[in-house]
Amino acid sequence: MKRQRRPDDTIAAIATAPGRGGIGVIRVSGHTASDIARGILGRVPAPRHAAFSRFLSSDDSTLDHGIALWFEGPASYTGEDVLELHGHGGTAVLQSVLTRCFELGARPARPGEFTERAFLNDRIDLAQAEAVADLIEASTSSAARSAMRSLDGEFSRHIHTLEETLLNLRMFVEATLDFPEEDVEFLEQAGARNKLADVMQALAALRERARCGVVLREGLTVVLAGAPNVGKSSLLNVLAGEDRAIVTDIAGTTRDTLKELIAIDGVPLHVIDTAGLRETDDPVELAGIARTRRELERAHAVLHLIDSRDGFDDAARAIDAALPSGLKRIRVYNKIDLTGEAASAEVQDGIASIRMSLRTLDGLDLLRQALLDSVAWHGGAEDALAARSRHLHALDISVTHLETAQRCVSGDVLQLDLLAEELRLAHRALGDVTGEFTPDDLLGEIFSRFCIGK
Ligand SMILES: Nc1nc2c(ncn2[C@@H]2O[C@H](COP(=O)(O)OP(=O)(O)OP(=O)(O)O)[C@@H](O)[C@H]2O)c(=O)[nH]1
Ligand SMILES: [Mg+2]
Repeated sequence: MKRQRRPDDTIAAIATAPGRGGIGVIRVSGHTASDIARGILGRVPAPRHAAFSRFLSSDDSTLDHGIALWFEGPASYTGEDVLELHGHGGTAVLQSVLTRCFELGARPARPGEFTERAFLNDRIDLAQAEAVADLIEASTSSAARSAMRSLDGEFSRHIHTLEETLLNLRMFVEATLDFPEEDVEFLEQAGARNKLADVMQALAALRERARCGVVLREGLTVVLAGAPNVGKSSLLNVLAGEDRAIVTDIAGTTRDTLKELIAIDGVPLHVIDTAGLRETDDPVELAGIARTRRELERAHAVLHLIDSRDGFDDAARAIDAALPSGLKRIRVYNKIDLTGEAASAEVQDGIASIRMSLRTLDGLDLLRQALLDSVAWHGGAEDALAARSRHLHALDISVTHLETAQRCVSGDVLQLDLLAEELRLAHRALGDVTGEFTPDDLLGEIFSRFCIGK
């Protein structure tokens, strides 16, 4: 399905980050970009050649000077005529050149509108467009590399291969529908069962790579919770590799929540240190505890720290019982240097328990591993394809229909019309990833989260 709506106006925006910088770039895209080039530069530069130019105001005075680049559509980022002005990276000077572009007929670009146009003009598909934003927002180099792979089209190519195989299968099944008496043999001959099994296997492998991409993109929000003085802030400091939080032997040291972004094996971890949970009348501490509870509501996982000397006592039990149900928990028995226990890790009823010491750092690796296990991370950074929950959802829908399709061909009685329909739905779900059937309101939502100028 090709898009109905093609933009017919010209947009402009500052493409570089706000603030001061060595250079600042203004981007203009649309069919009147050449008029804007003539207005600001006095001419349309030769395509794809860096040209030093003055950027002129309406009275021909110089607003700035720098490099002008001209990309003639469709050989441009957006597929339209594009002008790029690379000037000095100051807020006021960039704003004055941008204002000149508006005087000459451009309108301010919405967030992500350049990339949206690239998508609408078929320069890239939706999975690639989303990878543009993911690359910009990547918080670890592994996340950036997985975004680059998806931006290069690797994810989309796998989707297209699956779509092609499904299309062949569908054509065959639909042709067979006309000759019902021959159907069993027909399908057997075409190896329909094997083909279906192959597609499902390839889909499962792709889903795992995309799931790793989602983990790299979203990371894991982990709250450090527990009674006062158990070592929560000490753990934050150890994970961060520097003294971020105040550590003292006074119970109730941490009042406010403190967030640190760290990476384990390329997986971004948003670690949140919190106020120790206990009964108190101190209004400041109570406010801190209320914040702890709010962070717990939003977290993917909680590290429940416990003093090894106390073990899982009534206080720990009460804290555990008050954790949001369904929240993934890892119990960290800290301070084993004081009990003489050995570092260990065990999993019981799906809950990991780590024994460690933040003084000797014994058992720290076990804790890191337990964190990675909590997102089922098996070191897939080099293979990951940047993806979003939306993509995983589409792949899951496709799998569900293929499973029904498999049941249609596994019995003695073939249900050809049902098989054809399930294959069609599985095929359609794959198209959602690359944006072939994506409704406009969803597109609007996806692009509105981009930055302006991209
Ligand atoms: N011996 C020993 N002491 C530790 C260990 N971990 C932390 N401590 C000490 O325990 C005390 C409390 O540590 P914090 O990290 O401030 O504890 P907290 O859980 O953040 O405490 P609050 O902020 O009060 O809730 C400090 O004196 C730490 O040096 C450990 O593994 N062994
Ligand atoms: Mg603390």
